[in-house]
Amino acid sequence: IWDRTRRIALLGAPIDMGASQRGTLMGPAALRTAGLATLLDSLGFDVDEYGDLSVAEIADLTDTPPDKANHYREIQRWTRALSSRGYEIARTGAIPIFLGGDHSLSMGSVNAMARHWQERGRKLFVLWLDAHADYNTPETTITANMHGMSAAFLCGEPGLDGLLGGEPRASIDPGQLELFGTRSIDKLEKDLVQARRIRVADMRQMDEFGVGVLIRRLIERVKENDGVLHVSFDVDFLDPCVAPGVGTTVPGGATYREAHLIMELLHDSGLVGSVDIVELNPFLDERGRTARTAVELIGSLFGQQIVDRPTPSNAIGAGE
Ligand code: B3U
Ligand code: MN
Ligand code: MN
Repeated sequence: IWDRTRRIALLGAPIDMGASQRGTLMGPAALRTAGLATLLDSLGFDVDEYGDLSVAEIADLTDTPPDKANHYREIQRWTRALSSRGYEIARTGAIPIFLGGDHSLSMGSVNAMARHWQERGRKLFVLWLDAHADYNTPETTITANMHGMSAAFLCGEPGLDGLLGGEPRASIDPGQLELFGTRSIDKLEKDLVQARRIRVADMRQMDEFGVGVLIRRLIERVKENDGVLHVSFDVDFLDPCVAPGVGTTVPGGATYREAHLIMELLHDSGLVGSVDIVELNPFLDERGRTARTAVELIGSLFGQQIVDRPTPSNAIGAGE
């Protein structure tokens, strides 16, 4: 993808109704303040700034909201708008970065990218960097928070079938999803993840194998399938001591260095075609630390290196 594209599109989606804590709607502003566009520019990308998406309050959505899906109507408007805008942006050939906003954002962004690549005969693989599985449905959820349902929705699980409000739905196969960094999962959610045989690189796997091995495995799988990779980066993937600015911190997360290595390896693969940055809550942050860390990680994902290495370290024969 990268050989062709040196253009990145930034689209903010100030949503916080998918979570129980308010405040992620300030995420796009904080990421911009932390210098995201300048950094991408310094890495040699042209940056198309699309500003923040806004959604109309028109009453044209008339399906019956599910019982257990809080703020269904608002999320539905966002999902529909994100899916159609994301799809249009993808067609310009730029790499979209969706700035959240809570993780319900991905129901629109990933749907857009799945549709885009489907039309080009390529499979979209989704790397879900997250403490949580986000694999609840209105049936299984305990909290009714829709940010806990996005991965399930994208894999075509039932229960939110009217969510796109007429926009085409492009589900991915559960085999195209990889949960990474998982350490908080509800009972019924876990049953569903296992029933669908979704790949889960949980904290135990990260400790046993190291992120290098796990990410290389994923990269190989995407390459074998001539796929494209979407990185859905929930900031709570990181350990709370590196990323305190999140509403749902879970102890024992990825370290600063693990996270950078993941991003560097993903960069070198050349397979990343789109990104979400979600769940950053500037209201809870400590002097912008989490926003800055997220931006630095995006830097690594788009080619920032300590020492320039012409040969990607994940290429066959590298390091010899
Ligand atoms: N699994 C729980 C908790 C949760 C999911 N995502 C976040 N929290 N951020 C739920 O609400 O579905
Ligand atoms: Mn999440
Ligand atoms: Mn999470």
